[in-house]
Amino acid sequence: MKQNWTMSSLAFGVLSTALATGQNYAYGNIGNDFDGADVVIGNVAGTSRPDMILVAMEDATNVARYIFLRDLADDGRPAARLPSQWHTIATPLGGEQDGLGAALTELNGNSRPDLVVAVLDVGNPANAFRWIVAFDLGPDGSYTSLSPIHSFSGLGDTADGVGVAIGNLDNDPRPDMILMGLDVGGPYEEFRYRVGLNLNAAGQPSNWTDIQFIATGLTEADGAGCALANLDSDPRPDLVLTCYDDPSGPNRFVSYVGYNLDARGRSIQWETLSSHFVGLHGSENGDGQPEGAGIAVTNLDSDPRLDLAFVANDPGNPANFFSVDFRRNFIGSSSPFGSGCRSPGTGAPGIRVAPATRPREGDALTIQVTDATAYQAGALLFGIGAAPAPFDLSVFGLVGCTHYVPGAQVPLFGLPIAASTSFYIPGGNDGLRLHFQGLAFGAGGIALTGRLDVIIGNG
Ligand SMILES: [Ca+2]
Ligand SMILES: [Ca+2]
Ligand SMILES: [Ca+2]
Ligand SMILES: [Ca+2]
Repeated sequence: MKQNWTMSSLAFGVLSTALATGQNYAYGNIGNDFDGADVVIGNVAGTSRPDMILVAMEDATNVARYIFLRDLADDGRPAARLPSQWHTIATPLGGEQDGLGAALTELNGNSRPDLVVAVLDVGNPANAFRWIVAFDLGPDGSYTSLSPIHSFSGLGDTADGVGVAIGNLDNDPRPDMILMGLDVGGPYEEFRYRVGLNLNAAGQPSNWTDIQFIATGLTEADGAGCALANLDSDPRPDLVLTCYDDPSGPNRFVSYVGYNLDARGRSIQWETLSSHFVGLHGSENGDGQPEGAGIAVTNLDSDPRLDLAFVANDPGNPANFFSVDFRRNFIGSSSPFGSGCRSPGTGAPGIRVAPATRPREGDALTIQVTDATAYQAGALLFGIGAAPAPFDLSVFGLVGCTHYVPGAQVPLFGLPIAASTSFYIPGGNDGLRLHFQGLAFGAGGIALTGRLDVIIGNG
């Protein structure tokens, strides 16, 4: 049995700290007609700070241009734009594009980052994804050489946006590439993607997975992107899909997360991230129509909650610019601390936020205790605010055991197989810090988990 507890009825004063915040920057003057855009954040320059690359497809010449922004500060502001204008990927990528995506990886074995840029080309050959690798980016973002153009058909006939994400999904350490198109084939737009598994040194996969379809219910999206990151307590990568929805009225980024992709790129659990409204400067319906959009997931600051960059290429006047909207500390976090114990015995049960969920205000937070099958009863200890000092329980004969959370306690349900307790986190608790420790006892003796530190987000 699982019972919900309302955190507001248990809380004694809300101790919100850093609120998730939005910050918007514009990077402009790169031309005036584009067919797709994306954002990549990674470590290119080799310093301790992340770097950001903004990529767009120039319509007249069909070449990709990118802006390199070095050493992002905690607020997402770069230390330098190198060079002051843009880099150009000199090889034309096709004749007519419906979107562009980009991702960073390392393909050719020299530990210098390689930038993959893909478009959906509706020209020649028809409706093919075409991608190229700009190898070995230097500290100013410039590349050293280019791969041949690769192409692949079979994802759809039209696209209102394209994304690329690269990570590792299977047991082969070579990188796996997700190619995504936001397709308008039916009454509603849908994300479609396939995985090119195990890229070789030139950026060509060894084989492709089946198409995955993610419905949106949207009809007016312009521009889309995707990113791989880990958003939950299961270490397998999660896929974030986003698009810029511009119906009449306010425009917003609409985003979806598919948790814990398997080796074929499939997720059995999809849900939406919080939408947020970002007005652009173009003319459609007074709130802007982008020529491309993208997303990047990173962590800029000492707050462990992930920071997301939502980017659109805005057809401003007279020249296009990138609108970069950082949602800092958007995704609630959970971090284990210390270690648990069993008495008698060795090892310890684990504690985690339920996989495929995020600690989020206005939502249920489920804390699970794992590996506690020897016990018949238990409690979940919890505290709010700064973590207290640990207390060593050896003085009571529990050698190797530590009491981390001397706050309140609620029952732990579902022992011995599926121990968990759920709390409802009301709205207005973005930034709330919580600490948990599991306690289980019975015929097997007594066991304590380590501490789990949770920070609530609003994403
Ligand atoms: Ca390289
Ligand atoms: Ca792989
Ligand atoms: Ca995951
Ligand atoms: Ca953060």
